[in-house]
Amino acid sequence: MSEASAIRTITCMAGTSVGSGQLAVSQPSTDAQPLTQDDIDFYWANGYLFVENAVDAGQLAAMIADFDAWTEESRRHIEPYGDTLAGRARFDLAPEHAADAPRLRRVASPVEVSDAYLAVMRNNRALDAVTQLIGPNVEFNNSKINAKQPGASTEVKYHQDFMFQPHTNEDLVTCLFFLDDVTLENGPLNVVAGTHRDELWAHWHDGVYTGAVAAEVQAAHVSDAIPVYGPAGSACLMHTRLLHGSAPNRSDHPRTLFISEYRAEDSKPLQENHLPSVYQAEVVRGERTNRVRCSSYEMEFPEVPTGASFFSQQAKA
Ligand SMILES: O=C(O)CCC(=O)C(=O)O
Repeated sequence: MSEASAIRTITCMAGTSVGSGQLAVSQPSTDAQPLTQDDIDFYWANGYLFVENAVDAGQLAAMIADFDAWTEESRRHIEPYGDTLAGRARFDLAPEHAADAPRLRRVASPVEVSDAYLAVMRNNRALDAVTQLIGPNVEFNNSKINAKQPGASTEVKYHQDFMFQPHTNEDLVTCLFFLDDVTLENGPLNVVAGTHRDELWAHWHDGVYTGAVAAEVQAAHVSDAIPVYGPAGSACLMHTRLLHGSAPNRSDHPRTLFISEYRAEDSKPLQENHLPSVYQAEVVRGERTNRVRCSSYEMEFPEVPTGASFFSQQAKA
């Protein structure tokens, strides 16, 4: 396995083990600055980085407890429910959802309804790494939970996060925190290394915004995709332009991710947030500078979703 195609494992606390099939190539540095220069170079070359122990055991347990409570509550619903700032449902249900087999697949902006998620959004070890990558001044953009229960059909078609909300520059990092152990079987995130330096592929097709690249773009890259898996409490850091997707959960174990998006404070949104919250644009590291920085690119503005989550947009693909 070459370095470019391997999963690079950053261990934030000394003494933790490395999952099978993964390459440990980094020694931990300090807690506040967990990345070595090699790690930083790997991120900019490949567009992603796997971080073990991104949250501590207490943070993980608190997030799981709240998600379990929401799953219980979902048994009483047959369609998406709950309110968000956007006026869309907060809790989204997969088509297979039933009271005796709950299939809660998305919670929009969990930071607004859970102290546990809010605390993790504001402070976690992956955020320390993000600050090394795009800091020193970092803002929160948005958050969600994506869950795949055993046997649920939920899959994520290949896309680039930047195509959901353009900004003046591309220094945005998506942090995907593993609430469950992620394995090759339970629908891991699949990333295509290096595509953050490739083109911005259209997510509109025949006048329809599908939130996904064209089928032929996905087909051309899917064989290069790298599954990112590892123990609960880990996180994958992903460049906003990186092409990625994930398959349905074919195992007996759930796969739940808390996804929190951060941006450099001088990267200003050019369109409304597709997952707005009262915490958007909160400075989580460093300070506000009142500066804007622009990079050069072209794209079509995305469609702001009208359904409970982007799964309804991707269903049009
Ligand atoms: O849930 C996943 O596996 C990927 C999530 C993702 O790419 C997204 O929600 O943008």
